Amino acid sequence: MDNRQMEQAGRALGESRRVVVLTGAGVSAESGIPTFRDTMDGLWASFDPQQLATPEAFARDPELVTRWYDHRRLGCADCVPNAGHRALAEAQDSLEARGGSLALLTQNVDGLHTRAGSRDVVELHGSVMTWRCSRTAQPVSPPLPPEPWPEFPPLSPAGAPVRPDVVWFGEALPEAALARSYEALEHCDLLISVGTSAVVYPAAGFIEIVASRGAQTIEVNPQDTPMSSIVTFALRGKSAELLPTLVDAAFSD
Ligand code: BV8
Repeated sequence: MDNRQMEQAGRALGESRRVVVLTGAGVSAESGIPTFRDTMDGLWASFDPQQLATPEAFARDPELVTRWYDHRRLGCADCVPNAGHRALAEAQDSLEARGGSLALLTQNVDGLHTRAGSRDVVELHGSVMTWRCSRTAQPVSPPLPPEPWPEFPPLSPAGAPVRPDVVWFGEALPEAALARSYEALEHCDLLISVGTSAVVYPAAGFIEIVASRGAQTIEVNPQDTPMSSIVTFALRGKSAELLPTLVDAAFSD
């Protein structure tokens, strides 16, 4: 880890008032949730998430897709937020104590940021914890974890398969989530991108929006991404280690 980059990034964060944080699956990796492009565990090793996270897959095989998502729902419920999630919640408290703000835009569907104490989290790609009727869009509550759905595909009162409230490839992101995101991106002093491969749009484009405005950007990731060449600071390492260090460097007077 390059200490000078960390020092400068900590200073940039400490001098900022309006901060946007974009997170991806990497921020939950140290909570034990496989990243989206990890080879999936066991039963699912032979499936490509990109092929399963689509309306076409659900229409073709609602049983397989709902089994996959219920497996992930129960997996997420079993995991706890890590030090990276908690550092972002603390950063929001520190910024608000100084009259600033932190808008947390996550691509993750696991609910861990909210469970770590972050407020007003924008779930760009929805949530695997809530489900709805695929015909009427009426909410249909899954059994409390660790209970799985009793049947697959689960059927709604209208008799249609129930689906998770996630945004599949080819589906539009929730309008309210996009509106809140663009508002925050247009006015922020700094964006931190954490644990995302930065290949899924429109979320990946958020980094370009802020960088093109000349505002500062920090990337936290063990590996390079397509956005690494345009960020101000590239902090190479795991978020559960680097985020607490970054937030301490910024806010501990
Ligand atoms: C849409 C929910 C339009 C489901 C997901 C340009 C503009 C608009 C759209 C497109 C476009 N170009 C292409 C598209 C289409 C498509 C797209 O982007 N395709 C890509 C693959 C090219 N986009 C869409 O379809 C979007 N829809 O724009 O619709 C529209 C408009 C109007 C009307 C109709 C349609 C919808 C995209 C959302 C898809 N849903 N997830 C589910 O979860 O099952 S996306 C999926 O990928 C996950 O949400 C995941 O979050 C997301 C991105 O992946 P990452 O989070 O980055 O995770 P990944 O595994 O890839 O990377 C992990 C990273 O962490 C790595 O970099 C790794 O190094 C790092 N890491 C690992 N360990 C750690 C770590 N980092 C820190 N610490 C660690 N310990």
